[in-house]
Amino acid sequence: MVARGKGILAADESSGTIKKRFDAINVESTEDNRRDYRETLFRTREAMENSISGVILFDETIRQKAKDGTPLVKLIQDAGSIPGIKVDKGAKDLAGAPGEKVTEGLDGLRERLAEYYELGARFAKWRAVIDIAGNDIPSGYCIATNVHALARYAALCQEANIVPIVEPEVLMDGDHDIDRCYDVTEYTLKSLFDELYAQDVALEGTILKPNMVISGKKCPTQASTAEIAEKTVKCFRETVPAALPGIVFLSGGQSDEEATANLNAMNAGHADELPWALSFSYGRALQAAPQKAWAGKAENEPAAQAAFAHRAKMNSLATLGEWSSDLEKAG
Ligand code: 5MM
Repeated sequence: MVARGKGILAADESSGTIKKRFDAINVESTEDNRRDYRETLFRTREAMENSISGVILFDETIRQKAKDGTPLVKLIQDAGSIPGIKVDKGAKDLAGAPGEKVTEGLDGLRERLAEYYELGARFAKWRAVIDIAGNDIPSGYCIATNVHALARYAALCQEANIVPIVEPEVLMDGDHDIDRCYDVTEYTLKSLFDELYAQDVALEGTILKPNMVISGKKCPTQASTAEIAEKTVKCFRETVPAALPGIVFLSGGQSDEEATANLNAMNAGHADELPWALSFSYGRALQAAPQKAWAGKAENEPAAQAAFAHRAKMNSLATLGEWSSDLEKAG
């Protein structure tokens, strides 16, 4: 999952999220359109073989077949990539904490994991959502309930021989500055690793999918790439045990190029400070360009594949600290 030069494609948009993405390109979100779009990505051999170690799927996709009847899971496996599955059931209102969420999906998870293993999944993902709003959100209660669920999920995954990706996403929505993001991320990660320890989760078989330490989107002072890289690495060195094999970032609403530049800055400027592989598990930052190029038309599939291959290659270079903005222009 964190092989050198590779990262993860997050293609696990739930029905509501993929509809939003398709609305933006004026494409109806039908089962066939979702299949055609994802099949186009998974058939991009250059990207899949060279840059994508694994693909996170949604329940519908792990059961779907390509137009020629080949299971989509097989397309991924044939490209040398690993199929994974999102197993959470989404973030729901947290009782007694207005404005905060807790991720649900633990009921029946043991049985669902056994089925997903049979369907080919070898890793899973669970996303907790931590919002920053004013001084009182997030509450300690919100973080505690979310990391407790993350650890319960991770323990069940390991019991099922499935590698858990734990994703505690501190959102970049809002006007908070980078230091507030640092504090909330630090507290969240400390709480998460305490809970993983308490529930006997083997860190050697766990992958972390976090946000970067970054300014809120509406913050008037936006931190530079160098500051994001420095503060993210510092925060993680203080909270993430070295036993963990890898950290794969979410893009969280950063532009395609920002997400690549920030990852590159960590790997290029801080290589000797990193006990773990630092890579990507991007959804939007890998898919925005191919979605736009595709626009729901079969004749655009080669253009969509070229756009996906380009972003995959740029992010692959960023995992090695070998990306530069000149290479973007070359693509
Ligand atoms: C691809 O989007 C994933 C699914 O989101 P929903 O459950 O809300 O539909 C999401 O979990 C994604 O894997 C992460 O947020 C990373 O994606 P970004 O776009 O932030 O890189």
